[in-house]
Amino acid sequence: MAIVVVLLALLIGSILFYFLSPWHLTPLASNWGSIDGTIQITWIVTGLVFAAVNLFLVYAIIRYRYRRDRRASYQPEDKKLEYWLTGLTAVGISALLAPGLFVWGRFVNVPADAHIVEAVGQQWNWRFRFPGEDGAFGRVSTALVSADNPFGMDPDDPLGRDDVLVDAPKVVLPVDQPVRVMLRSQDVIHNFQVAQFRAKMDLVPGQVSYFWFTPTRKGDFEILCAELCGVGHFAMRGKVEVAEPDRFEDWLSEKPTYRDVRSRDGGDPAAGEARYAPCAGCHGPKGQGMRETGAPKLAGQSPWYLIRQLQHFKSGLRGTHEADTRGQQMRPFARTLPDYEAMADVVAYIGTFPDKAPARTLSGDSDRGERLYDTCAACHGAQGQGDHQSNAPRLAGLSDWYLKRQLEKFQAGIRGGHPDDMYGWQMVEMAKVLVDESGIRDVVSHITTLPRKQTTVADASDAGRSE
Ligand code: HEC
Ligand code: HEC
Ligand SMILES: [Cu+2]
Repeated sequence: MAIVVVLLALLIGSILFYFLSPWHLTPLASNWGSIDGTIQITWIVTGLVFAAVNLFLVYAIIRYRYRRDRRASYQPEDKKLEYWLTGLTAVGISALLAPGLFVWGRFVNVPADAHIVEAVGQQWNWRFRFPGEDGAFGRVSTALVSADNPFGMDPDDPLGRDDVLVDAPKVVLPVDQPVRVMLRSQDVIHNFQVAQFRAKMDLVPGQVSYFWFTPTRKGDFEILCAELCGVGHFAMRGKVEVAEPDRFEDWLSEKPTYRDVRSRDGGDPAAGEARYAPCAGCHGPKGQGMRETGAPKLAGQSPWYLIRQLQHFKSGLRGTHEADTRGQQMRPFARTLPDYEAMADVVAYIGTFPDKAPARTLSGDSDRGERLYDTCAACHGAQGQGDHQSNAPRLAGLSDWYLKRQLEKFQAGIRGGHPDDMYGWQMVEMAKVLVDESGIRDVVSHITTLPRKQTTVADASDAGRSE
């Protein structure tokens, strides 16, 4: 009889848990109320069956329990009962599946006036592309992907010239207007999900999948990669801002087209020399870094990373935390660079500096550090050479004191804590792997043994990637 009590307690407990638990669907922010409808139907059908099966068990245990004077009767076949069971199961399964088919039909039938955006996934980040004025995307190929061409755009396709490239994991969409989301992966299977939109789908390498939705609420929503295997999918976060159409248009018009990106000439080192003059006081005349000022070595670092850090200092994604005194010192100097050209110029000048090995100031267990570094290699490359595809900078050749301080700042959320700093956020999560000061020391002492190599396209492919 104890089992009857257990079964009833399980049944009542499960039902109470469903109604009383704080874990329910997040408030809906799109037109897909019908998906919530199908989820509700699933809950009701499975809930009723769960209750019926358990109550039947309880009934059978009480009604047919062991009695000395009773023999079991053998009843191998019961046509009538089987018809009933087959019929009821068919009704239950149809109720589970049929509504989903109707919703799915709408999910992949995109309204003709929908905006189009492409979400590109690669280990471990999101990028976005809009088709531009002509409404058509240019050809792309994974074979063309390189540090200068993270989207893999085909330079010979005229349709691609006006494509708008958003090389960041944040996208703005207009409220109350339908959007078609095209999903493309550059490496492994990813899964694009925004919980509040009730929209999610796999990105499968070699094909473009799509769905559509109409955002119905303004605000910021988190993009997740819902592919759960592998080391880094959990760290693939992004943001959708749903805003008034005006704000969307403004945002989109500020983003460069492929034509703009191609016409960037990589900066003029001669013009950059004058701009670098104020920087030398802290970073050193040859960008070698200076421990006294806390300013890191810049010589040898990849241009895309330097430019992005300057942009982040300028916009306040980096260097605004109240405890980030060093970052706060850097910010006003980033603001002396008025636009992209100026940043490219100064970075081109930095590119002329010799890349010398910095003096070592720390010691640690570099064997243990090598093992710890396995996690880091997935983004920073096996040789710490950096990888534009994963947006992780070169670490080889940086001063040990600077590496240590950055890791401490990531661990404390002093760097990477800004809600819009999605790349920094990844490091906040990753720095936790090192647990404490000895973890930091050990991994840093391993990094200082790595050769100082420039990133090349070939390096990116052997960068210790794995699913
Ligand atoms: C007052 C001293 C100071 C001056 C002047 C200065 N910086 Fe910095 N810079 C720093 C410090 C300190 C950091 C590190 C901040 C931190 O710890 O997060 C830094 C960080 C950087 C970074 C990020 C490097 C990395 O590996 O993440 C770049 C890029 C940079 N500075 C470029 C410049 C340029 C270009 C100039 C001149 C326009 C300049 N800095 C002027 C102090 C300075
Ligand atoms: C999921 C990818 C990923 C992994 C794994 C990862 N990083 Fe990073 N790391 C990044 C990104 C992206 C940045 C750039 C952050 C930014 O733009 O501010 C970064 C920045 C850094 C920086 C700052 C460099 C500078 O010049 O300021 C250090 C130091 C660093 N990572 C060390 C590590 C170490 C050590 C590990 C392993 C414990 C690790 N990272 C693992 C993605 C990763
Ligand atoms: Cu993923």
